[in-house]
Amino acid sequence: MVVTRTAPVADLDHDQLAREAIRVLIENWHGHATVPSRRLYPHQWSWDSAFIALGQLHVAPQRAAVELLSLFGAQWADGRIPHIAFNPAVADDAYFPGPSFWRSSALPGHPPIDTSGIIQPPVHAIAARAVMDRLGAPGRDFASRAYPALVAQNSYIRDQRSVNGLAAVVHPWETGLDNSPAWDQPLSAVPADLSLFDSYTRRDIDHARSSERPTDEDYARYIRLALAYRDHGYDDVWVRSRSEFVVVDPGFNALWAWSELALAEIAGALGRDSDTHRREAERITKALVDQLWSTGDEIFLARDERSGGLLGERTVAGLIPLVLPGLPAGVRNALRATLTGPAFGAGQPGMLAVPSFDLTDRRYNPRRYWRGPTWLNTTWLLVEGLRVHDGEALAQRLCDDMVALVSGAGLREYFNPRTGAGHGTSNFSWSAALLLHVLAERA
Ligand code: 2M8
Repeated sequence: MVVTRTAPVADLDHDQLAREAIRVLIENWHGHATVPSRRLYPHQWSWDSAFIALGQLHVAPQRAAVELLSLFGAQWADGRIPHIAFNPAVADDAYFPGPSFWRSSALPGHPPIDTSGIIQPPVHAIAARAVMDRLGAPGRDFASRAYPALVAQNSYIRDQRSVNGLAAVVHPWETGLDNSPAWDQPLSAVPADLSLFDSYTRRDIDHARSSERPTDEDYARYIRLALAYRDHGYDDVWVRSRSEFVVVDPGFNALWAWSELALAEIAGALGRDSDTHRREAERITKALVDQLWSTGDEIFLARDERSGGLLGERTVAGLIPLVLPGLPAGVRNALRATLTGPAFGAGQPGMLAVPSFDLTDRRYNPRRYWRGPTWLNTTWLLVEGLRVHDGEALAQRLCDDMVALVSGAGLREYFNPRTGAGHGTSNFSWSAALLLHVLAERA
């Protein structure tokens, strides 16, 4: 096993940190898009590109525009923006599952490049609005090209993925928080057939420690779910009613609602109707509160569509609705109390940013992927949420924590929220981009 690491970037000043982040974004750029990591993730990832664009706009705004437009070039005719746009210059087996697994290019309505067939959280309109604003006059041209793709993306979610007015996801990878403990229960209904590894080989553990990645059992389930969707032609009627994994995730839905607010601003700048987007954001926000808010737990919970029940795990995804301005005051206040309380400890002495999972749960693991470590993207989303709700002091503290994490451990993929140790891959693009973004905002 090859473990990639860089030396810790200790005690660097902010200029040095910014230069290091720019170096990573330049090295990970491959001409029209940025890979999350050259070895572990050597293609373009959907929500990564949105976070990456937020960093690029401070150093090369045109590149941020190209990053997003390049991803939109991989959009399917039905509006879905696939979670991976494959780089044809990279070998099929450099990443698993690669193009030959997804077999998307044979489908009608597929773009000319290979892609996966699943989606990721729709955070792209947020990035597109920021790029539009930063570009100045050319921003209107960019926005007029981005807007139809973003509208189609949200129409796909609404028309093909809605269940009781909220979006359902049909694969853990669609949530972005792949092996979150919230998926343990719904995934337990999916057989973990380890004989699949007679035909398929994981590539991730060539580049990162297996103790910091999902298990083979997790991967066997991921493969089974993706194969079933693929073998039904990525048919959403089939997948909504028959998939072995259908969940409604508060993080995904909050970002969907937030993206409608960003679309309202983009539409306004283009002289188009923005009210429809605002009404859609209100509708989704209300559905989130009505269906996924748990008064006893004081957090939003995911729902398992197959059992119909809420899943009890408190994860960072349940805090992400804080980005929504339309939350009732009681929900907003309770959410902030949960964020700073014993389960997440944000802003407390000895804590660095926001863990991905409940610190008090016996399954909390500060090293393993989405089962506890701090990630910069989810922390940044909560920074934005705090700012929406006048929480500037805590937002600033979380930004300081983000800088401290990178200063201590380098541009790692995720971090131990108590010790600050870095985990996962190195030279990770969204860590670089979001570091640049918070440094630029404080300048
Ligand atoms: C991780 O997910 C991919 C599958 O999409 C993987 O583990 O191979 C997640 O952290 C996801 O949120 C992220 O978009 C992706 C690329 O950084 O890596």
